[in-house]
Amino acid sequence: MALDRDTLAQLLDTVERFVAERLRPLEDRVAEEDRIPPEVVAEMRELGLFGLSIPEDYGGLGLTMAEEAQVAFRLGRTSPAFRSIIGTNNGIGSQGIIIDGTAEQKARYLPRMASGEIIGSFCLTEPEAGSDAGSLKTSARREGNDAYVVNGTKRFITNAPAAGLFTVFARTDPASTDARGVSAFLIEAGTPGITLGTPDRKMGQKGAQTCDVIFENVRVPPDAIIGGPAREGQGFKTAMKVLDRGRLHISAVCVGVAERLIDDALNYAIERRQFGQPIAEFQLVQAMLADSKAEAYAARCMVEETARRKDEGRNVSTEAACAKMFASEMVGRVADRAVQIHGGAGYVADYGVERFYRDVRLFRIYEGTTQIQQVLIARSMIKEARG
Ligand code: COS
Repeated sequence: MALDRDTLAQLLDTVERFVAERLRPLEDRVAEEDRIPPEVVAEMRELGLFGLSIPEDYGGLGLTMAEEAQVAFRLGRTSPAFRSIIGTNNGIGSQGIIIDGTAEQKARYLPRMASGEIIGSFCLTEPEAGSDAGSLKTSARREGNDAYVVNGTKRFITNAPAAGLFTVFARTDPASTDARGVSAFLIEAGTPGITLGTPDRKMGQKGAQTCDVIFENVRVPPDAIIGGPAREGQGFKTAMKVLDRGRLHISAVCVGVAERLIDDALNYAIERRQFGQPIAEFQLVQAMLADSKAEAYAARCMVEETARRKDEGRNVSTEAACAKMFASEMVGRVADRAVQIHGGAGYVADYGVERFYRDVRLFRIYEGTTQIQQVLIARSMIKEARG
Protein backbone atom coordinates (compact mmCIF):
# COMPACT_ATOMS: atom_id res chain seq x y z
CA MET A 1 0.00 0.00 0.00
CA ALA A 2 1.32 3.43 -0.91
CA LEU A 3 2.00 6.02 1.81
CA ASP A 4 -0.16 9.12 1.85
CA ARG A 5 1.47 12.14 0.23
CA ASP A 6 2.34 14.00 3.41
CA THR A 7 3.90 10.97 5.09
CA LEU A 8 5.98 10.21 2.01
CA ALA A 9 7.12 13.84 1.70
CA GLN A 10 8.08 13.81 5.37
CA LEU A 11 10.05 10.58 4.99
CA LEU A 12 11.91 11.85 1.92
CA ASP A 13 12.69 15.11 3.66
CA THR A 14 14.02 13.26 6.72
CA VAL A 15 16.23 11.01 4.57
CA GLU A 16 17.51 14.02 2.61
CA ARG A 17 18.48 15.85 5.79
CA PHE A 18 20.01 12.75 7.40
CA VAL A 19 22.17 12.21 4.31
CA ALA A 20 23.22 15.86 4.02
CA GLU A 21 23.79 16.66 7.68
CA ARG A 22 24.76 13.38 9.28
CA LEU A 23 26.23 11.03 6.65
CA ARG A 24 28.09 13.27 4.21
CA PRO A 25 30.41 14.72 6.90
CA LEU A 26 31.39 11.13 7.83
CA GLU A 27 32.31 9.91 4.32
CA ASP A 28 36.10 10.15 4.78
CA ARG A 29 36.03 8.62 8.23
CA VAL A 30 33.95 5.64 7.14
CA ALA A 31 36.31 4.96 4.23
CA GLU A 32 39.36 5.19 6.51
CA GLU A 33 37.94 3.01 9.27
CA ASP A 34 36.16 0.62 6.89
CA ARG A 35 33.11 0.57 9.14
CA ILE A 36 29.94 2.53 9.77
CA PRO A 37 30.06 4.01 13.30
CA PRO A 38 27.67 2.07 15.57
CA GLU A 39 25.89 5.27 16.64
CA VAL A 40 25.03 5.97 12.99
CA VAL A 41 23.63 2.45 12.60
CA ALA A 42 21.55 3.10 15.73
CA GLU A 43 20.19 6.32 14.20
CA MET A 44 19.32 4.45 11.01
CA ARG A 45 17.33 1.99 13.14
CA GLU A 46 15.50 4.87 14.83
CA LEU A 47 14.58 6.32 11.44
CA GLY A 48 13.15 2.99 10.29
CA LEU A 49 15.64 2.69 7.44
CA PHE A 50 16.13 -1.06 7.92
CA GLY A 51 12.47 -1.72 7.20
CA LEU A 52 11.71 0.51 4.22
CA SER A 53 10.43 -2.29 2.01
CA ILE A 54 9.23 -4.69 4.71
CA PRO A 55 5.41 -4.78 4.97
CA GLU A 56 3.78 -2.69 7.69
CA ASP A 57 2.22 -5.81 9.24
CA TYR A 58 5.75 -6.88 10.14
CA GLY A 59 6.90 -3.53 11.50
CA GLY A 60 8.34 -2.03 8.31
CA LEU A 61 7.29 1.03 6.34
CA GLY A 62 5.91 -1.10 3.49
CA LEU A 63 7.07 1.23 0.73
CA THR A 64 6.02 0.50 -2.83
CA MET A 65 8.86 0.05 -5.33
CA ALA A 66 8.26 3.57 -6.64
CA GLU A 67 8.53 4.98 -3.12
CA GLU A 68 11.59 2.89 -2.34
CA ALA A 69 13.25 4.25 -5.48
CA GLN A 70 12.65 7.82 -4.26
CA VAL A 71 14.38 6.96 -0.98
CA ALA A 72 17.24 5.23 -2.84
CA PHE A 73 17.78 8.30 -5.06
CA ARG A 74 18.37 10.28 -1.88
CA LEU A 75 20.51 7.65 -0.13
CA GLY A 76 22.64 7.58 -3.27
CA ARG A 77 23.80 11.11 -2.59
CA THR A 78 26.46 9.90 -0.16
CA SER A 79 28.98 7.05 0.03
CA PRO A 80 27.31 3.81 -1.07
CA ALA A 81 28.64 2.07 2.06
CA PHE A 82 25.96 3.77 4.18
CA ARG A 83 23.21 2.34 2.01
CA SER A 84 24.84 -1.06 2.02
CA ILE A 85 24.32 -1.64 5.75
CA ILE A 86 20.55 -1.19 5.36
CA GLY A 87 20.52 -2.54 1.80
CA THR A 88 20.32 -6.25 2.52
CA ASN A 89 17.46 -5.93 5.05
CA ASN A 90 15.42 -4.02 2.49
CA GLY A 91 16.55 -6.10 -0.47
CA ILE A 92 18.28 -9.40 -1.03
CA GLY A 93 18.37 -10.33 2.68
CA SER A 94 14.62 -10.08 3.29
CA GLN A 95 12.87 -10.22 -0.07
CA GLY A 96 13.11 -14.02 -0.34
CA ILE A 97 11.01 -14.30 2.83
CA ILE A 98 8.62 -11.54 1.73
CA ILE A 99 8.07 -13.03 -1.72
CA ASP A 100 8.06 -16.79 -1.03
CA GLY A 101 8.24 -17.27 2.76
CA THR A 102 5.64 -18.96 4.94
CA ALA A 103 3.54 -16.93 7.40
CA GLU A 104 5.60 -18.45 10.21
CA GLN A 105 8.92 -17.44 8.58
CA LYS A 106 7.63 -13.91 8.01
CA ALA A 107 6.48 -13.56 11.62
CA ARG A 108 9.71 -15.00 12.95
CA TYR A 109 12.20 -12.86 11.02
CA LEU A 110 10.68 -9.81 9.35
CA PRO A 111 9.91 -7.73 12.47
CA ARG A 112 13.49 -8.09 13.71
CA MET A 113 14.83 -7.21 10.26
CA ALA A 114 12.55 -4.19 9.97
CA SER A 115 13.83 -2.86 13.30
CA GLY A 116 17.44 -3.58 12.37
CA GLU A 117 17.83 -5.94 15.32
CA ILE A 118 19.13 -8.57 12.90
CA ILE A 119 20.88 -8.09 9.59
CA GLY A 120 19.97 -10.37 6.71
CA SER A 121 22.53 -11.64 4.19
CA PHE A 122 22.09 -13.32 0.80
CA CYS A 123 24.39 -16.29 0.15
CA LEU A 124 24.25 -17.15 -3.54
CA THR A 125 27.73 -16.56 -5.01
CA GLU A 126 30.45 -19.19 -4.54
CA PRO A 127 34.12 -19.43 -5.49
CA GLU A 128 33.19 -21.40 -8.62
CA ALA A 129 29.67 -20.03 -9.20
CA GLY A 130 29.43 -16.29 -9.90
CA SER A 131 27.52 -15.31 -13.04
CA ASP A 132 26.58 -18.97 -13.50
CA ALA A 133 24.70 -18.97 -10.23
CA GLY A 134 22.69 -22.07 -11.17
CA SER A 135 25.86 -24.19 -11.07
CA LEU A 136 26.38 -23.63 -7.35
CA LYS A 137 27.90 -26.52 -5.41
CA THR A 138 26.88 -25.94 -1.80
CA SER A 139 24.92 -29.04 -0.87
CA ALA A 140 22.00 -29.59 1.46
CA ARG A 141 21.83 -33.35 1.98
CA ARG A 142 18.60 -34.72 3.39
CA GLU A 143 19.16 -36.74 6.57
CA GLY A 144 16.04 -38.63 7.61
CA ASN A 145 12.83 -36.69 7.94
CA ASP A 146 13.93 -33.93 10.19
CA ALA A 147 17.14 -32.40 8.88
CA TYR A 148 19.27 -31.21 5.98
CA VAL A 149 23.03 -31.00 6.34
CA VAL A 150 24.57 -28.03 4.55
CA ASN A 151 28.16 -27.95 3.29
CA GLY A 152 29.85 -25.38 1.10
CA THR A 153 31.49 -21.98 0.80
CA LYS A 154 29.80 -18.72 -0.20
CA ARG A 155 31.89 -15.79 -1.44
CA PHE A 156 31.77 -11.94 -1.35
CA ILE A 157 28.72 -12.02 0.92
CA THR A 158 27.59 -8.47 1.72
CA ASN A 159 27.03 -7.73 5.43
CA ALA A 160 27.98 -11.30 6.40
CA PRO A 161 30.26 -10.07 9.22
CA ALA A 162 27.22 -8.45 10.88
CA ALA A 163 24.55 -10.90 9.79
CA GLY A 164 22.06 -12.61 12.09
CA LEU A 165 20.31 -14.51 9.31
CA PHE A 166 21.56 -15.98 6.06
CA THR A 167 19.44 -16.84 3.03
CA VAL A 168 21.48 -19.74 1.68
CA PHE A 169 21.07 -21.30 -1.74
CA ALA A 170 22.08 -24.97 -1.70
CA ARG A 171 21.63 -28.00 -3.90
CA THR A 172 19.05 -30.40 -2.46
CA ASP A 173 18.99 -32.66 -5.51
CA PRO A 174 22.47 -34.22 -5.68
CA ALA A 175 21.77 -35.55 -9.19
CA SER A 176 21.22 -32.06 -10.60
CA THR A 177 23.89 -29.72 -11.96
CA ASP A 178 21.79 -26.68 -12.86
CA ALA A 179 19.29 -24.24 -11.36
CA ARG A 180 16.59 -26.88 -10.95
CA GLY A 181 18.01 -28.75 -7.95
CA VAL A 182 18.54 -25.66 -5.78
CA SER A 183 16.62 -24.74 -2.62
CA ALA A 184 16.70 -21.59 -0.48
CA PHE A 185 17.28 -22.02 3.26
CA LEU A 186 17.00 -19.59 6.17
CA ILE A 187 19.94 -20.27 8.47
CA GLU A 188 20.55 -18.31 11.66
CA ALA A 189 24.07 -17.03 12.24
CA GLY A 190 24.56 -18.87 15.54
CA THR A 191 23.93 -22.31 14.03
CA PRO A 192 26.88 -24.65 14.74
CA GLY A 193 29.17 -25.22 11.76
CA ILE A 194 29.11 -21.69 10.30
CA THR A 195 32.36 -19.76 10.13
CA LEU A 196 33.20 -16.42 8.52
CA GLY A 197 36.25 -15.63 6.42
CA THR A 198 38.29 -12.49 7.03
CA PRO A 199 36.64 -9.34 5.58
CA ASP A 200 37.52 -8.80 1.91
CA ARG A 201 39.95 -5.97 1.08
CA LYS A 202 38.07 -4.18 -1.67
CA MET A 203 38.84 -1.51 -4.29
CA GLY A 204 36.09 0.76 -2.94
CA GLN A 205 32.88 0.93 -0.94
CA LYS A 206 34.98 0.82 2.23
CA GLY A 207 32.65 0.54 5.18
CA ALA A 208 30.49 -1.99 3.36
CA GLN A 209 31.75 -5.33 4.53
CA THR A 210 31.86 -8.60 2.64
CA CYS A 211 33.45 -11.95 3.42
CA ASP A 212 33.22 -15.69 2.80
CA VAL A 213 30.66 -17.72 4.73
CA ILE A 214 31.62 -21.35 5.25
CA PHE A 215 29.09 -24.05 6.09
CA GLU A 216 30.45 -27.30 7.55
CA ASN A 217 27.87 -29.94 8.41
CA VAL A 218 25.33 -27.29 9.36
CA ARG A 219 22.09 -29.03 10.38
CA VAL A 220 18.83 -27.28 9.61
CA PRO A 221 15.21 -28.50 9.80
CA PRO A 222 13.14 -28.92 6.60
CA ASP A 223 11.00 -25.93 7.57
CA ALA A 224 14.09 -23.75 7.12
CA ILE A 225 13.39 -23.96 3.39
CA ILE A 226 11.87 -20.66 2.24
CA GLY A 227 8.19 -21.41 1.69
CA GLY A 228 8.46 -24.71 3.57
CA PRO A 229 9.49 -28.22 2.50
CA ALA A 230 7.08 -28.17 -0.46
CA ARG A 231 9.31 -25.56 -2.10
CA GLU A 232 12.32 -27.84 -2.21
CA GLY A 233 13.99 -27.33 -5.60
CA GLN A 234 12.34 -23.93 -6.17
CA GLY A 235 15.08 -21.83 -4.55
CA PHE A 236 16.68 -20.54 -7.74
CA LYS A 237 13.41 -18.94 -8.80
CA THR A 238 13.27 -17.20 -5.43
CA ALA A 239 16.80 -15.90 -6.04
CA MET A 240 15.85 -14.55 -9.47
CA LYS A 241 12.72 -12.82 -8.18
CA VAL A 242 14.71 -11.25 -5.36
CA LEU A 243 17.31 -10.03 -7.85
CA ASP A 244 14.64 -8.44 -10.08
CA ARG A 245 13.81 -6.12 -7.24
CA GLY A 246 17.41 -5.76 -6.08
CA ARG A 247 18.56 -4.70 -9.53
CA LEU A 248 15.99 -1.96 -9.66
CA HIS A 249 17.02 -0.72 -6.24
CA ILE A 250 20.70 -0.64 -7.28
CA SER A 251 19.71 1.30 -10.41
CA ALA A 252 18.07 3.93 -8.21
CA VAL A 253 21.20 4.18 -6.07
CA CYS A 254 23.29 4.67 -9.24
CA VAL A 255 21.04 7.60 -10.19
CA GLY A 256 21.49 9.17 -6.74
CA VAL A 257 25.28 8.83 -6.84
CA ALA A 258 25.38 10.24 -10.39
CA GLU A 259 23.30 13.25 -9.36
CA ARG A 260 25.60 13.86 -6.39
CA LEU A 261 28.69 13.71 -8.63
CA ILE A 262 27.12 16.01 -11.19
CA ASP A 263 26.45 18.58 -8.44
CA ASP A 264 30.03 18.29 -7.18
CA ALA A 265 31.49 18.59 -10.69
CA LEU A 266 29.23 21.53 -11.55
CA ASN A 267 30.10 23.42 -8.36
CA TYR A 268 33.78 22.81 -8.97
CA ALA A 269 33.51 23.95 -12.59
CA ILE A 270 31.79 27.19 -11.52
CA GLU A 271 34.42 27.98 -8.88
CA ARG A 272 37.58 26.82 -10.61
CA ARG A 273 39.08 29.51 -12.86
CA GLN A 274 41.51 28.93 -15.73
CA PHE A 275 42.40 31.15 -18.67
CA GLY A 276 40.73 34.01 -16.77
CA GLN A 277 37.29 32.50 -16.37
CA PRO A 278 35.38 29.70 -14.62
CA ILE A 279 36.03 26.40 -16.41
CA ALA A 280 32.21 25.99 -16.56
CA GLU A 281 32.34 28.58 -19.38
CA PHE A 282 34.32 26.24 -21.61
CA GLN A 283 32.22 24.24 -24.02
CA LEU A 284 34.30 21.08 -23.66
CA VAL A 285 33.57 21.09 -19.93
CA GLN A 286 29.94 21.93 -20.65
CA ALA A 287 29.71 18.86 -22.89
CA MET A 288 30.78 16.62 -20.01
CA LEU A 289 28.27 18.24 -17.68
CA ALA A 290 25.45 18.08 -20.23
CA ASP A 291 26.07 14.44 -21.19
CA SER A 292 26.11 13.50 -17.51
CA LYS A 293 22.89 15.38 -16.80
CA ALA A 294 21.04 13.82 -19.74
CA GLU A 295 22.23 10.29 -18.95
CA ALA A 296 21.37 10.54 -15.26
CA TYR A 297 17.92 11.84 -16.21
CA ALA A 298 17.41 8.94 -18.63
CA ALA A 299 18.33 6.45 -15.90
CA ARG A 300 16.02 8.20 -13.42
CA CYS A 301 13.14 7.91 -15.89
CA MET A 302 13.87 4.21 -16.47
CA VAL A 303 13.87 3.51 -12.75
CA GLU A 304 10.66 5.45 -12.10
CA GLU A 305 8.81 3.83 -14.98
CA THR A 306 9.99 0.29 -14.17
CA ALA A 307 9.11 0.78 -10.49
CA ARG A 308 5.65 1.98 -11.47
CA ARG A 309 5.12 -1.10 -13.65
CA LYS A 310 6.37 -3.38 -10.88
CA ASP A 311 3.91 -1.81 -8.44
CA GLU A 312 1.15 -2.61 -10.94
CA GLY A 313 2.12 -6.26 -10.58
CA ARG A 314 3.68 -6.57 -14.02
CA ASN A 315 6.73 -8.73 -14.78
CA VAL A 316 9.66 -6.32 -15.03
CA SER A 317 12.59 -8.75 -15.22
CA THR A 318 13.69 -7.36 -18.58
CA GLU A 319 13.12 -3.72 -17.69
CA ALA A 320 14.97 -4.18 -14.37
CA ALA A 321 17.89 -5.66 -16.29
CA CYS A 322 17.79 -2.71 -18.73
CA ALA A 323 17.77 -0.24 -15.84
CA LYS A 324 20.61 -2.01 -14.02
CA MET A 325 22.72 -2.20 -17.16
CA PHE A 326 22.16 1.41 -18.18
CA ALA A 327 22.28 3.05 -14.74
CA SER A 328 25.42 1.25 -13.56
CA GLU A 329 27.29 1.99 -16.80
CA MET A 330 25.96 5.56 -16.73
CA VAL A 331 27.27 6.26 -13.23
CA GLY A 332 30.66 4.88 -14.28
CA ARG A 333 30.81 7.43 -17.11
CA VAL A 334 29.59 10.22 -14.85
CA ALA A 335 32.20 9.42 -12.19
CA ASP A 336 34.89 9.36 -14.88
CA ARG A 337 33.83 12.80 -16.14
CA ALA A 338 33.59 14.14 -12.60
CA VAL A 339 37.24 13.16 -12.05
CA GLN A 340 38.14 14.77 -15.39
CA ILE A 341 36.38 18.04 -14.58
CA HIS A 342 38.22 18.17 -11.24
CA GLY A 343 41.55 17.61 -13.07
CA GLY A 344 44.46 17.00 -10.67
CA ALA A 345 42.09 17.62 -7.75
CA GLY A 346 40.02 14.71 -8.97
CA TYR A 347 42.92 12.34 -8.56
CA VAL A 348 43.80 13.17 -4.95
CA ALA A 349 41.86 11.96 -1.94
CA ASP A 350 40.98 15.43 -0.54
CA TYR A 351 37.99 15.96 -2.83
CA GLY A 352 36.33 12.56 -2.48
CA VAL A 353 35.66 12.27 -6.23
CA GLU A 354 38.31 9.59 -6.65
CA ARG A 355 36.68 7.63 -3.82
CA PHE A 356 33.33 7.68 -5.62
CA TYR A 357 35.11 6.70 -8.84
CA ARG A 358 36.27 3.51 -7.10
CA ASP A 359 32.96 3.01 -5.26
CA VAL A 360 30.79 3.04 -8.38
CA ARG A 361 32.87 0.40 -10.15
CA LEU A 362 31.07 -2.26 -8.13
CA PHE A 363 27.64 -1.34 -9.52
CA ARG A 364 28.55 -2.87 -12.89
CA ILE A 365 29.49 -6.14 -11.21
CA TYR A 366 27.25 -7.12 -8.31
CA GLU A 367 23.61 -8.27 -8.47
CA GLY A 368 24.47 -9.41 -12.00
CA THR A 369 27.23 -8.01 -14.22
CA THR A 370 26.45 -5.78 -17.20
CA GLN A 371 27.07 -8.80 -19.40
CA ILE A 372 24.51 -10.91 -17.48
CA GLN A 373 21.96 -8.08 -17.87
CA GLN A 374 22.68 -8.08 -21.61
CA VAL A 375 22.10 -11.83 -21.76
CA LEU A 376 18.80 -11.46 -19.88
CA ILE A 377 17.60 -8.63 -22.12
CA ALA A 378 18.52 -10.35 -25.39
CA ARG A 379 17.09 -13.70 -24.23
CA SER A 380 13.74 -12.15 -23.48
CA MET A 381 13.72 -10.26 -26.80
CA ILE A 382 14.34 -13.48 -28.71
CA LYS A 383 11.78 -15.40 -26.67
CA GLU A 384 9.15 -12.76 -27.32
CA ALA A 385 9.94 -12.61 -31.04
CA ARG A 386 9.56 -16.38 -31.29
CA GLY A 387 6.23 -16.14 -29.49
N1 COS B 1 11.59 -14.68 -11.95
C1 COS B 1 11.08 -15.91 -11.76
N2 COS B 1 11.65 -17.05 -12.23
C2 COS B 1 12.77 -16.91 -12.95
C3 COS B 1 13.36 -15.65 -13.22
C4 COS B 1 12.72 -14.50 -12.68
N3 COS B 1 13.23 -13.29 -12.87
N4 COS B 1 14.47 -15.84 -13.94
C5 COS B 1 14.58 -17.15 -14.16
N5 COS B 1 13.56 -17.81 -13.55
C6 COS B 1 13.30 -19.25 -13.56
C7 COS B 1 13.28 -19.76 -14.98
O1 COS B 1 11.99 -19.65 -15.54
C8 COS B 1 13.71 -21.20 -14.82
O2 COS B 1 12.61 -21.98 -14.38
P1 COS B 1 12.15 -23.30 -15.20
O3 COS B 1 13.30 -24.24 -15.11
O4 COS B 1 10.93 -23.77 -14.46
O5 COS B 1 11.87 -22.84 -16.60
C9 COS B 1 14.69 -21.14 -13.66
O6 COS B 1 14.40 -19.93 -12.95
C10 COS B 1 16.12 -21.14 -14.12
O7 COS B 1 16.32 -20.01 -14.93
P2 COS B 1 17.30 -20.02 -16.19
O8 COS B 1 17.03 -21.22 -17.03
O9 COS B 1 17.21 -18.68 -16.82
O10 COS B 1 18.73 -20.22 -15.46
P3 COS B 1 20.20 -20.11 -16.03
O11 COS B 1 21.03 -21.03 -15.24
O12 COS B 1 20.21 -20.17 -17.49
O13 COS B 1 20.75 -18.65 -15.60
C11 COS B 1 21.10 -16.37 -15.15
C12 COS B 1 20.17 -17.56 -15.41
C13 COS B 1 22.39 -16.32 -15.93
C14 COS B 1 20.26 -15.20 -15.53
C15 COS B 1 21.37 -16.36 -13.64
O14 COS B 1 22.28 -17.38 -13.29
C16 COS B 1 21.87 -15.04 -13.10
O15 COS B 1 21.07 -14.12 -12.87
N6 COS B 1 23.19 -14.94 -12.88
C17 COS B 1 23.73 -13.80 -12.22
C18 COS B 1 23.71 -14.04 -10.76
C19 COS B 1 23.84 -12.78 -10.01
O16 COS B 1 23.17 -11.79 -10.26
N7 COS B 1 24.73 -12.82 -9.04
C20 COS B 1 24.93 -11.69 -8.23
C21 COS B 1 25.21 -12.15 -6.87
S1 COS B 1 23.93 -11.97 -5.83
S2 COS B 1 24.29 -10.17 -5.11
